[in-house]
Amino acid sequence: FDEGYQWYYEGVNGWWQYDARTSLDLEAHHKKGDRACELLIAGFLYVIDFENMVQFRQNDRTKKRRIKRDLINIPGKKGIAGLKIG
Ligand code: V3L
Repeated sequence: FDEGYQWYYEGVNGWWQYDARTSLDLEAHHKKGDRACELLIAGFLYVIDFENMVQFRQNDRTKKRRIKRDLINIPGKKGIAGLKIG
């Protein structure tokens, strides 16, 4: 990981940090130059589309969330993978 960066997905009024395991997978695929990858997240297969910077369930592509790679201490961070902080 480049120092101080993390992966995020969109929530209501803010961003959730991906869990540590998923973050490492995302970073590896992104570094390789993959245009997309499929990862198991909380029991569901998700497509992470690096070209459009969105994620969505593989079997339900209607609900798309924006994703981003940004500094670890961004304002508006809600927590990690649904676990609230602050
Ligand atoms: N990591 C963990 N859980 C996820 C992820 C992910 N990358 N993507 C979706 N989910 P959907 P607020 C989120 C969960 O997009 O209050 C947050 O983590 C998602 O959880 O239709 O709206 C919070 O736990 C949701 O419960 O596939 O900001 C929760 O939403 C479920 O999968 C509420 O956050 C369906 O999301």
